Amino acid sequence: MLITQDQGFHHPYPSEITPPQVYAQRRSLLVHLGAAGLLASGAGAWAQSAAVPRPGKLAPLDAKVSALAGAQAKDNITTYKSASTYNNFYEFGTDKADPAENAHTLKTRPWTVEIEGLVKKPGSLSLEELLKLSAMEERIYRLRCVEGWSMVIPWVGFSLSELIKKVEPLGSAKFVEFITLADPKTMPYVGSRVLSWPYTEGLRMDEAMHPLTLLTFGMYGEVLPNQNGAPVRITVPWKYGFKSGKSIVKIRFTEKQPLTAWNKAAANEYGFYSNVNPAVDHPRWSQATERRIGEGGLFAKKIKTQMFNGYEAQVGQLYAGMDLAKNF
Ligand SMILES: Nc1nc2c(c(=O)[nH]1)N[C@H]1C(S)=C(S)[C@@H](COP(=O)(O)O)O[C@H]1N2
Ligand SMILES: [Mo]
Repeated sequence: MLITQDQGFHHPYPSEITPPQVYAQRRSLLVHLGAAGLLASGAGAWAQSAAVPRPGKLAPLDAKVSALAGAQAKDNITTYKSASTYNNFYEFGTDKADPAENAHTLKTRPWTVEIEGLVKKPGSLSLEELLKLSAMEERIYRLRCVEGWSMVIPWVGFSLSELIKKVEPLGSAKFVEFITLADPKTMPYVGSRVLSWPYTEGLRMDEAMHPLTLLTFGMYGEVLPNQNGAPVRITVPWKYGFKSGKSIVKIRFTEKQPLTAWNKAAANEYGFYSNVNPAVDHPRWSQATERRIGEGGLFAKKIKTQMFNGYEAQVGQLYAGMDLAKNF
């Protein structure tokens, strides 16, 4: 790990990341045939997709398979084991295995999310109220970490836009800030100088309103494991993973572009937009390729990173006319 006196913690160089030990490789041909079958017949629209076997560890969270364009990546789905034991959640430690080991202390009930700032309906929503706000969908998204690895995860949730519409942002609201839990009693690294706490993130209003931006409550047909950001997180599939804040307690609507945790830590390395872009390198490494966690273990071959993580058709228009090397 690289900890310097002046700048705190940095994402490690990809070469420093310990590859996960042994990850079973699973073909997902049947999986996708299953999902397609469900969609085509319309049968079982409200059942969890046959695509994703439930690990049976946590409470089930039923969802219909999302019909939204771009919401069903055709890639092999990462195993639940990899997705829940190879994590970044620095409140619980900086090694990939730390969150799975330490996050059992996180208390996810009772849980409320405060809505504040430039909205007609500010206030506090309980997790129970949030869960009932819109129909749950299952969406298979690629998640690309800025460190150069990626996963394919079947998330469960609904478009963040559903919540935003209900709280009625004012015309002056241009950005949405996500503030995550920072509880030193249950999160051992909160208080350390690894990052400044709470971990915050932000999106421009049109990014937050984009239907692919998922308010996420579950994965693999069950509620989120703590290490993946229980009980509620954001998932923004075309951006580097760190934009997807975990364990959110506050959503604030602002006129000015909010500061974000990684931008505060190293502004020259992590910009506000952080769209996945193979043509714009991180100052310390290339972003042209990635390693898919679980596929080939130590010998995983690198695959090409796609523009906007493969979601260009859906989101490219949001950035028309912008210089993406400047707005990295
Ligand atoms: N609160 C919080 N959210 C966070 C992080 C974190 O350290 N704290 N890490 C981010 C990073 S770097 C990544 S790659 C993703 C990983 O999500 P996953 O563990 O569910 O795959 O979570 C993001 N959200
Ligand atoms: Mo990341």
